[in-house]
Amino acid sequence: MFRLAKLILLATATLTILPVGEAVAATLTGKPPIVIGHRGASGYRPEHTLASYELAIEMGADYIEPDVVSTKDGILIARHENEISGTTDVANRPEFADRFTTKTIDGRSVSGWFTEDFTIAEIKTLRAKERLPFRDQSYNGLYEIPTLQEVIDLAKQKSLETNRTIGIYPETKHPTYFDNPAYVNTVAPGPASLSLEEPLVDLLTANGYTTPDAPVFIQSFEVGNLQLLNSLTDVPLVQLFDASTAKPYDFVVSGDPRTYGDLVTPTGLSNISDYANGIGPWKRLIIPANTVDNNGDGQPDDLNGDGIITDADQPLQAPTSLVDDAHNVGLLVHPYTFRNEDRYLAPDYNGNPALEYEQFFALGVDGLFTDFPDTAVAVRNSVTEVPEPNFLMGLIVVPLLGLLRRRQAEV
Ligand SMILES: [Ca+2]
Ligand SMILES: [Ca+2]
Ligand SMILES: [Ca+2]
Ligand SMILES: [Ca+2]
Repeated sequence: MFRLAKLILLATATLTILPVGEAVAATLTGKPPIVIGHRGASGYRPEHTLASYELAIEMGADYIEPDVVSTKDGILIARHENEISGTTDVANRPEFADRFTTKTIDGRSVSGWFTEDFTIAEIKTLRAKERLPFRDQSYNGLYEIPTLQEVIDLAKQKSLETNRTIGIYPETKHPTYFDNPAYVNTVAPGPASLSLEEPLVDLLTANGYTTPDAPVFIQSFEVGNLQLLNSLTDVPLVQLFDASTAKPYDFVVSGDPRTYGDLVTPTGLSNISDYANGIGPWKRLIIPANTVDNNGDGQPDDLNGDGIITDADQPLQAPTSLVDDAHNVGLLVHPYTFRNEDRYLAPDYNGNPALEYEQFFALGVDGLFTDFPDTAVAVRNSVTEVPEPNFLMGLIVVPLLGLLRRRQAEV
């Protein structure tokens, strides 16, 4: 008797500490949202290094995110940009000084050193460094640039070691550019084609990622290459969205007038569901934010007085219907990018990143990209999982949660 009473008390306590009103995420599948280690655990380690991915996995990330560009010899490597002076020591390497050049990447003039001008052997001599000056610089010079195969090998090895399934979430970067750099106003022409999609699919296939339930999502800001990928592979695909006024670069090249703002409409989403399984929207398309001018000087107010205008100076507005609109046509929703530092947090969160995760999980997102997987996993687990000290408590709590879940669904 005492034991049962104690269990009921425990169950009640569990219910009261769970923020149930916000806890029960209406994800598309009903499963808990996934945590995607954005460039690894890039809040703690130089981005796109095996150390960064490994830490993300240790912190509980379900997926790790390698952005993918090509070397001169067609090897896919993990970098956010094909210009690599921001994330490697290439600028300090005299043997590569003559590779410095200026190119036009997706309509923008960019000067520096480009992966497509280096062989994989040369890339492997470089060492990664932290991109953001306000993050930890103490790991600079320690790590190589990994190939995509090495990232896959890590995910597979860690899946075995941890008895979890570690997914990979590769992004094709500048796919139109890599199709034929000479065609897109390149000042210094590169090779005829380093098309990303075919070697990517070949690599995924060789590693056993071939089916719709494979632990992989391929993402892209462009549209045409996702449509091509849909014909090349059955693995899940994700359409990324930039700000509403921006355009996919393949649309710019083809003269298609549509913006991302056109793609996020119910009609646009319906079209996306013909070739993709999910969307990866900038998080401000789900919860907008904007600067204010309360002092009427015609300039954005520096609300936190730190001398720069950042997310911290942009109060949140009411959520849009994007999550529901996407779910209505069967699309998963994985917004980006969640970061712990004050400068990335809307003033509404008072410096507490957990509040941002809670808000998005409450809206039913199916996952999110984060530089700080530890924070995301902690919040995700607190709002979606019932602690399981024993089976009997589960018998009491689970049906109660089920009731609450249904009640919430009726709101
Ligand atoms: Ca990315
Ligand atoms: Ca291509
Ligand atoms: Ca002002
Ligand atoms: Ca500020």
